[in-house]
Order: sequence, then structure tokens, then C-alpha cells
Amino acid sequence: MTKTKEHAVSRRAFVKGSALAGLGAATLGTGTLFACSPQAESAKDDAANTEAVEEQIVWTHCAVNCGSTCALQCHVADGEIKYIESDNTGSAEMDQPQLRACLRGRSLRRWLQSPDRLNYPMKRVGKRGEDKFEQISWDEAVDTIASELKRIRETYGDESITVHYSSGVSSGLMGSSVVNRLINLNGGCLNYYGTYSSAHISAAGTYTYGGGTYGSSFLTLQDNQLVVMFGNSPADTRMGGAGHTHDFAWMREEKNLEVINIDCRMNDTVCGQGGEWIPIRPGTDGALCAALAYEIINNGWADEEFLHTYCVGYDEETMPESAKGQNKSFKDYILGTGYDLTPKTPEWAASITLIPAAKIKELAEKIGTTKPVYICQGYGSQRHANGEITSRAIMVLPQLVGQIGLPGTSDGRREGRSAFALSSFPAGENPVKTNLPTFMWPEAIRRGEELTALNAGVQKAEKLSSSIKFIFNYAGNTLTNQHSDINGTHDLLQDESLCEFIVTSEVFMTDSAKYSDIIIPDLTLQEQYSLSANGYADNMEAIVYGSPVYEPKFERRGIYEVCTDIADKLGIKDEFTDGGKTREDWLRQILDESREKYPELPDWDTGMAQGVWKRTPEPSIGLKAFIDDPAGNPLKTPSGKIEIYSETLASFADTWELADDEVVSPIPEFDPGFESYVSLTDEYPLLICGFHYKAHTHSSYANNEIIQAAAQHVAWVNPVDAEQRKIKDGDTIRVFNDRGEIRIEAKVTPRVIPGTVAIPQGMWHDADMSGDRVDHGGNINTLTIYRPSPLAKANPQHSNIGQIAKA
Ligand SMILES: Nc1nc2c(c(=O)[nH]1)N[C@H]1C(S)=C(S)[C@@H](COP(=O)(O)OP(=O)(O)OC[C@H]3O[C@@H](n4cnc5c(=O)[nH]c(N)nc54)[C@H](O)[C@@H]3O)O[C@H]1N2
Ligand SMILES: Nc1nc2c(c(=O)[nH]1)N[C@H]1C(S)=C(S)[C@@H](COP(=O)(O)OP(=O)(O)OC[C@H]3O[C@@H](n4cnc5c(=O)[nH]c(N)nc54)[C@H](O)[C@@H]3O)O[C@H]1N2
Ligand code: SF4
Ligand SMILES: [Mo]
Repeated sequence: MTKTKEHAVSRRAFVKGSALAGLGAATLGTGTLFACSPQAESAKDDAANTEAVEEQIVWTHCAVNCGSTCALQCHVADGEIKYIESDNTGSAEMDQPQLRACLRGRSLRRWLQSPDRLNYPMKRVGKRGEDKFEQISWDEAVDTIASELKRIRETYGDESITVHYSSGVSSGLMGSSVVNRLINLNGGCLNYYGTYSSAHISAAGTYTYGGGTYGSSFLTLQDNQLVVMFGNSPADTRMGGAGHTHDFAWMREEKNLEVINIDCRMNDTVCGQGGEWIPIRPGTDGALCAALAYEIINNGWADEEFLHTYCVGYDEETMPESAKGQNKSFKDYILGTGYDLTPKTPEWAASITLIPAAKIKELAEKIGTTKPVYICQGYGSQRHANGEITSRAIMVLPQLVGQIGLPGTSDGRREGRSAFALSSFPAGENPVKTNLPTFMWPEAIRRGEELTALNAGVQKAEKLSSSIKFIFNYAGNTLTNQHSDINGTHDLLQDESLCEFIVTSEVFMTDSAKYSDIIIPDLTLQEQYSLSANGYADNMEAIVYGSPVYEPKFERRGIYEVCTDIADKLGIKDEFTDGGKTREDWLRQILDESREKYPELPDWDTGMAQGVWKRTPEPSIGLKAFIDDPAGNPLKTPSGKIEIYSETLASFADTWELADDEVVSPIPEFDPGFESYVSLTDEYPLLICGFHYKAHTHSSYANNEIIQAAAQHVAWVNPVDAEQRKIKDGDTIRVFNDRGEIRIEAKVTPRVIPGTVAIPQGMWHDADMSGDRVDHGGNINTLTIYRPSPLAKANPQHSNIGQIAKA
């Protein structure tokens, strides 16, 4: 029998060694070598087929942007990960939580060791998007990037350069800011504000509360209380032991909560953790909130004292001077004495939301009469054409019933996270101040000089001075795959006279990478030293100390080393490396700085051996300081109070250049948005709405076939819509609109509201772009609209109309 390296360990010996290693993990940790199959024993067992192999347990962490940061213990032998365990230190109790990985993180081995990994620097030899590349040397790659950066800077100025939005490396304390440091030292680049995740709620939080996306943590929940969630499913989007789903499941059991989940589909939080699902038509939460407000006000459940103490614009009495006497208050709008003379009754909302009026009344009574009530929203209800105004409408509910700043309450924003502020890699200051909404980048390529404060939300400057000509895309797939309207963006990026140079640092040949002029193969955080603070859990503050799982393979190189070489070509190496620091030097410095703030953090050597350190913080209650002492701790809004009516927004409404179907309003009125149920036609009678799915984190892990088989990529179609089109469960269907067409399997299920098709976002785009452009990968962004929302100028990626048919 041929003895290959792979087969050098007898299975029996290896399994035995692995069990040993697992036992030793907590005490021995990183760097501990295990004679996993002692020669003598192996020889006895399987003399012909075994030789000694050392197995090492290396601590590292998952680094994708799912919101958690799970610890991984990689069992490494022969320079390969053999299998992965997660955090098994402490216990599963609430006071000793574990940063346990979900199946995606546990499958990291298949990702890191995939034969499809990028191994060499490459330059494009075909047209952008054609996927024709040729291997080049690192010298040529670095030379080209540095000389293009120089040329474009000299020709068009620093504002023509961007570091593209990305989230593939989001959890390390030394992540994407490495690229920002390089560019900042070179003269800077155009800034972005607002993310694909939360730009709408962030704008809503700014104008309502003076900033912030997060409210109270789940840990504040009290016995037997009511929880109302809009567009939020922690079980889908905050998976892992270091994610909110663990906190929420635990609180639900301990506290016997009543949970109401408002979503267009029955999400996994409802399924897995119980509670009531109220199905809603996508994009219509604002109408539901208006009708709830109508019931709450009319039945005397509104907390007038709270509203008069803490809020601006609830009623005539609390209106600012500039808007008094014009029936412009929130109460006027709700009761029908405002500009549209329409009472926002449950019957009015029923036809919009598809929620029966009786159900709306029942929900209003619960919210109006139960104390405490915890009201929060995820990002699903805001990733729409009307996302910013919807997000504000949800925030008004806890204001109306005075349920803010107290134990068991939240303020209508997303569930809170612990504030564990470790030091991080210094990106330095960007000499360029001009700030553009992230989602506007294609417009800035097409016609940058035309974008202004009034037509594009440009901040800190009246207008852009240049179009975008240079993109550094590090660890991101938002050039196409994760951005809207892939077919439209393809045409834009193919035109090399517009954006002149794109460099992508990646680990796979993603759809976005295909549009690059140079691709550089990166080492992942697991292949380097890394420090990572915990993600969106509120029951723990944690840090994972990650060591490289194995030596770099092929010609892959870490981004810090590559940026150092580029800095050298640009004559700024010394500044970039701060006098010659390596990546490890920086991380040690970051840890030292963090330990000054949190002295109990283990030092480098102890931490690297231990892998994970954690502690339990106190629950946080959103806006508590303000509620306790509004004069002493005013909010950062212009009035210092909660602004139900915003004078700032009133001035935007007067001065901004908006299309007829775009609404910016001082109060959170209901507006359906420019693509919504109102725009449905005979040709496109369905709403196509996306969601974040457990089988991948955006497009990351979506190329792992085993996980995809466990949680399939299917379009959720209600039986009523399926029946009309003779579609059966498991049929391949076409989903299409004016922007494109995808092929996907249908899951016929009552878990989605009739009239809406729900499709997981993040699958890999797979179309012949010089042929029919039909996307066999089933990427919803082939169908999504590229049109920024009116206020935040943000992504409406869940707002789409379309049609389905059997393929
Ligand atoms: N497994 C997994 N986890 C992830 C991610 C991932 O890709 N996969 N991505 C991570 C990132 S970066 C982010 S930003 C977050 C995203 O977190 P979210 O934005 O909260 O996730 P979504 O799935 O878009 O939306 C949450 C829910 O809102 C519902 N929804 C959609 N439209 C509406 C609406 O108009 N009204 C109401 N009431 N509900 C609506 C969706 O069906 C979904 O169940 O998740 C993070 N976690
Ligand atoms: N239709 C629709 N589109 C959406 C959304 C939606 O809800 N609906 N959600 C939006 C949201 S909230 C977000 S945050 C974005 C996310 O969009 P992206 O930030 O593009 O996230 P990913 O698709 O995970 O892409 C991350 C990339 O980083 C790469 N990567 C991973 N590790 C490394 C590394 O160590 N080094 C390098 N160089 N590369 C690495 C991965 O291979 C992957 O290609 O998508 C947005 N797009
Ligand atoms: S994908 Fe998220 S929940 Fe899963 S292991 Fe990675 S960090 Fe943890
Ligand atoms: Mo996101």
C-alpha cells in the first residue's frame, strides 16, 4: 500500500491523540505539542501505515462580519487543520458564557484549505468581469499599485481615491484599518459614512436621539414581561455563543417572556424560541406603528408626562417655535388633524400592512397596558427604500408609552451590546474631510463632480471635487455580489474610462474580484497573529488571542506586509511602520494599551496560550442617564431632547433636491418608499425581499457546499402564490424584474406572507455576463434596485418588485 502523507496517521492513533489534545486544551493551550500517536503504540496497532505526527492546538477566531466573534481551537498536524473545536472553557451558564462557534466557523478548515484559494498575485488580461487573469510577481503587483496610486493622485487629487466598504475582516483589532493607514499617510481619500448594515437606523438614531444604533441589552429583561421585535431575528443573525441569540434564548427561558416578532417571514427566532409571529407586508412597519400610536393615544395609554418632559413634537404644546400653530405635530398626523387629514386607524393600516385591524388593536392594547415593555428593531425593517423613516416610526412606540430608561425597557433601537473598548490599530487621520454616503459610490464613479450636499448627502464639503478613479478593495465583495443591481454595476465597472484602477485583496476569486485590475492573495487572520474583541453579545466582554494556524502557503502574504512594501515605493515606509514595527509588534502594542485600560487582561504569552479571556458585564439600559437627569445629561440632538419632530429634518425637507417620490419629513410619518407595494404592476405583482441566512455570512462561507446542503439556498414562496403559478415545492423557478433574472429552487411554505417572496442574500453570482446574464447562483442582487434612499442615501436592498414563474 502506498504510504502518502495523508495516510501517514492511522485513524485510530489520530483519534486517540485528538481526544488527548482536547482534554489538554484548557491547561496546555497554544504551542503545546502532542505526540499524538506515540510511535510505539502506533507500531503495535498498525505498523505498516502509521508514523508519529505531532498535533498542535492553535487558538484563533472566526473573523467574518456576522456580529459574533467565536473562538476556534484548531487541531493542526502536518501543516493542515484536521478538525476544529470551539470554546470549551467555563460552562454554558450565563455567568460563564462560551464563545462557541456556529457551523460556519467550525467548518473554517474547508475554507482555509480550499483548493480554490487564491495563491499568487494576478493582473487582469481580459475585460473587467471576464475573469481572465495572469500570474505576476509580487514586485510587479506592488509596483503597479504604487504607481497607479501616484498617477491617479497627481491627476485627479486625493478625493478620487477610496478604500471600498468591506466587512470580510471585521473582527480583528488589526483589520481593514491597515489599508486606511497607508492611504491616509499618502494624502488621504474620500471618506464614507453609513454602512450597508445600518445606515437607515443610524440616521434615525441621529435625528431622534442624537446618535446611536443600540438600545438596552437583553440582560435587562424582567420576569414575565413583553418583548416586541420588528425585522429582527437574533437566531438567524447573531448566532454563536458570542452572539445575542444566546443571551436572548437564555433570558426567554429564565424570565418567561412574551415575545411578539413582526416579520414578513416566520424567522428562526420565532421557530426556535417560541413566541408569536405577526406577518407583515415588507416596508409597511411605519403604517403599523402609526395605527398602534392611534390606538394608544385614543385609549389614553400614552404617557403624556413622559412625552412632555423628554420629547419635542409629540403635540402642539411640545412643538418647537418654528413649527407651532400649523398642525404639524405627530399627534395631529396620527389623529387626522394634520396635513393629510387622515386618521391612522387600524383599518387604514390593515390594507397597507395586511395585518387584520383586530390584531393591530390587540397589539396596541398589549403595548399600551403592559409594563415594562421592551421594543426593539433589527436591521431588516430598515433595509428598504423608506428605511430611515420606518426606523424612526418604530422608535416612537416606546416614547409614547414612556418605556425608556427603565429596567426591562429599550428605546426602539437594536438590542444593545457591551461597550468593551480595546485599543486598535491606528489608521491615522485622513487629511481629506469630504464624506459621502457609502451606498452612493457608483454615482461617485459615474458623475462625482455633480454630487453635492443637497442632492447626495455629501458632508463636510459642498460637493465632491472628483469622481472616483482608484478603489482599494480589501476583504469585500460589495463591488458586485453584495451591492445592488449587479447587471447595472457590471456595465459601470467595465468602462475603464470611469474608474481607472481597482485593486482587490482577497482569499477567493469572488465576483467582485473579477472586476479588479490587480488581485493580491491575502493571509487570513487565522494564518497570522490576531487579537479580537467579542462581537454583539451583551452577556460577555471577551478577547480571543489568535496564533497562526500554520506557516504561510504558496505566495500568500499578509496585508500589513504588502502595504509596507507599497509604502516603501511611495516613500512613506518609515511613517507607515512607525519606525519599523512588524504586525506582531503592533499587536503587542495594542494589547499593552488595552491592558492599561483593563489590567486584568492576560499578557501576550499567557493570552496566546490561554486563547480566550472573558468576563460578564452589567446589563446596559439605553438612555438611562438622560431619563434620570434630562437637564444634566441632555441628548446630542439640537434640543437636547428626544426629537419626534426634528427641525433639522424640516430644513432638509425644504432645501434638499428630492424627486417627487422621495420623502424627508420632520415627523416619522408613513411613506411607502419609491419601490414598494404601491409600485406593484400586473407584470411585477410580487415583493422580493431578502434576509440574512444561517448558511453563510453574506457571501463568506457560501462556497462551502456542505453547509449549503444543510441549509439550502431556496426562495420562500407562499402556497397561495405558488398555486396561482403551478409552482411546487422543490421546483426550479425564475425570479425576474426589469433589472435581471435569477434561477433558484422554490420552498413553498406558509412561513412567508402571501405576495412576498423571501430570498436569502449572499449567494455567489453566477451568470454569463457576455451572454444572457441569467444568474444561476440565485443572487438577489441581480434583482435589487440601485437607488439611494431619500435621507440616509442608503441601500434599499429589501425593497424590490418582481415576478416568479416555473423555469
Ligand atoms: N447568519 C448570518 N448572520 C448574519 C449575517 C449573515 O449574512 N448571515 N450578516 C450580519 C450583518 S453584516 C448584519 S448587518 C446583520 C443583519 O441583520 P438584519 O438586517 O437584522 O437581518 P435581515 O435578515 O436583513 O433582517 C431581519 C429580519 O427582518 C425581516 N424583514 C425584512 N423586511 C422587513 C420589513 O419590512 N419589516 C419587518 N418587520 N421585517 C422585515 C427579514 O425577513 C428578517 O427575518 O446580520 C449579521 N449576521
Ligand atoms: N441584497 C442584499 N445585499 C446585501 C445585504 C442584504 O441584506 N441584502 N446586506 C448588506 C450588508 S448588511 C453587508 S455588511 C454587506 C456585506 O458585504 P461584504 O462586506 O462584501 O461581505 P462578504 O460577502 O462576506 O465579503 C467579504 C469578503 O472578504 C473576503 N475575506 C475573508 N477573509 C479575508 C481575509 O482575511 N483577507 C481578505 N483579503 N479577504 C478576506 C471573503 O472571501 C469575502 O469575499 O452586504 C450587503 N449586501
Ligand atoms: S459565522 Fe459568526 S456565529 Fe458562526 S462561528 Fe463565525 S463568528 Fe461565530
Ligand atoms: Mo451588515
